[in-house]
Amino acid sequence: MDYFQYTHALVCEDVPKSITNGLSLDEHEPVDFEMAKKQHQVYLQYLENSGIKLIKISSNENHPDCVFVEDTCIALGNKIFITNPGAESRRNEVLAVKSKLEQVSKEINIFVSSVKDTNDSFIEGGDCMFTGKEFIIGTSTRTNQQGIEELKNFFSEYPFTICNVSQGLHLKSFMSMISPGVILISQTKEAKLIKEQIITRSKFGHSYNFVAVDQNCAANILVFNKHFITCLEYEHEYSKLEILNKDKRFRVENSEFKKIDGCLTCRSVFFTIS
Ligand code: CIR
Repeated sequence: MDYFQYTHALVCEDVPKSITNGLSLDEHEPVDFEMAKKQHQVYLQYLENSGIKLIKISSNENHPDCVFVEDTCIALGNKIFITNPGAESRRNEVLAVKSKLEQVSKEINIFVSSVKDTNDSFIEGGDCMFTGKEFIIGTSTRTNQQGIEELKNFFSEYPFTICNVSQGLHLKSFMSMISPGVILISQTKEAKLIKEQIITRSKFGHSYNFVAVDQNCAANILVFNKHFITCLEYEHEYSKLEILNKDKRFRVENSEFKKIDGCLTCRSVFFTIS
């Protein structure tokens, strides 16, 4: 299976006005709702124009962070695991995702399951990264060991490496995959700590090729079907990376989502129907 080749993506079709109250780790300038809406439409349009079939949920004003669907489910191939977000205000976001995926599972061949122990098992998709060989998962303020155990049971055919994310939001706030075995990662102190854990704890640790960028958010790019989506504001970092300039690269604005800790992968979940 080519793990980086996809047919579908789950997305939120619009941005709720309440995004201005989205969770964030730091003080920030107010989110500009109109601009966020535009930035999201550009993102969705690019996915659609690239031939990805979008499975859309509607936004919900009671869920300010609902556009960040990555945290609500984890997909590989045609298997999709619905999470139980560690952030309490985000927990009910999974209801719309579950009902949408169950509805489409009647038409397309996907296999959907969910966290069982919703009192004690917490996991968010932003802490989960598939490398082509294994899952690398971060324990964080949003993801705990019980949540990871449930994910492991669902994807029992793959190895798992667990790292601790002691600062920042999620594992993927510091890194993302460029291609199988190639990890784009920032050079900040925290990212280096996670990289050390990957190298020492994973049986594939020494086989990964780590490509470095300076800033955390620059290390989160979206890769699908030989397309790259990158943030315009880090262009100075990307233009010098040969590996990112071989295939199609689309540069987008992400300023409004970044204010509330949203990187590029957060707004979609890709999967594949054979
Ligand atoms: C949150 O704090 O949950 C949202 N404001 C941002 C979520 C970003 N999600 C992600 O990186 N996967």
